[in-house]
Amino acid sequence: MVVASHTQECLNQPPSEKATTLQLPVIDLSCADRSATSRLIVEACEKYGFFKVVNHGVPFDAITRLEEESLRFFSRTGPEKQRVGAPNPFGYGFKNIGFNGDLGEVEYLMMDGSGGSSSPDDETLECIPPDHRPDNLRSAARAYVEVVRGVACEILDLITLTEELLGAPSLGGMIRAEGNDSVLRINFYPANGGGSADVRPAASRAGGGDDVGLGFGEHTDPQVLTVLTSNDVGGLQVWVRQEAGDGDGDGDGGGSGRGWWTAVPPDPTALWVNVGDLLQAITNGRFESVRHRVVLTTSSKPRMSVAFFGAPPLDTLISSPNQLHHQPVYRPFTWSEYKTATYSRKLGDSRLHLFRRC
Ligand code: GA4
Repeated sequence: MVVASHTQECLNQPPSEKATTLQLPVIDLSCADRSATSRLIVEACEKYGFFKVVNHGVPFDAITRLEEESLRFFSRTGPEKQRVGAPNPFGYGFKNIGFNGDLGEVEYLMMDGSGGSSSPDDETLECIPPDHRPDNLRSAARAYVEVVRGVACEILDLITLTEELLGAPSLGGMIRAEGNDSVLRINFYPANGGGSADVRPAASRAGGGDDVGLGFGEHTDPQVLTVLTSNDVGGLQVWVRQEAGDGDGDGDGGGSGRGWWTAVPPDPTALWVNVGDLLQAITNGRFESVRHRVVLTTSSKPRMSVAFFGAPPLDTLISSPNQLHHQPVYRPFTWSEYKTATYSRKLGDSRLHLFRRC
């Protein structure tokens, strides 16, 4: 399998060499040439729907503080953690993912990522005795959301610099908007494979064969864009289509077709970005909403990750700009409609096809 290498050590150089091992694209966000960066991001979104970001401007302190506070929270007893309430929509979850029976070897916290002044979880937390309230965690999460949302918006602004998307509604503006529906998810995956024996991913495995169970099953993210950071424990895998780069604009983010799982090497200093379903729809199928999953590893340390899911206000109409309407793939729909469809289905189900034009 020959795949173009897009490693960008520190400058946004266009890819030059071919490599037999897959190297996912690396984008240097500090590069002064914004149009070159824009082109590289667009290329990465078309080929993989996934890329690494370095020199992103999120202070390492903000990340480590959030991870430390999260670790403190996840180290509490089960009943203590449950006091923050179920993740409906914000709260603590354990093994259950969504509302339709999906399970994973994961503990998590869902928090408001809108950056708004009033957070819906405040009220819920009022009933928790002060010494049980994860106040430090919440303030670390707020500080992190503030900066990571800026990065998500900057990436979306860079995407709209490309010719085809000029004239599109501001993508960054969707996430900046008052009432945006962004969320923050903090995941904690058990060490040593969680002690589970038979929860192996069905498809072929990557990562040297030391993965032992499934932390979070394969899926695409329904929002516009996801920005992820993790500690130094691996486990994230992305699905790379064999035809990556063909740009047939026909994908539904489905795991159908040929391709392979590729392990994403952990890098606590970097951010990973993936295209969500809404961005695939806005680009008329040109960008790929990447399927991904988390496998447990034999590491003696738990994996922790923090995902910011950038979403617009619920009533935002999702449609692609005229320039991309050669043959519109999807009918216009609101984020609210799409979210309802998403939450009524299973984790691994593809959903964009429900919004295809006949
Ligand atoms: C995947 C991306 C985000 O983690 C998430 C997930 C959500 C949940 O865990 O409640 C969903 C999943 C995610 C997609 C399908 C539905 C909804 C679980 C599930 C079965 C918070 C999101 O927005 O969509």
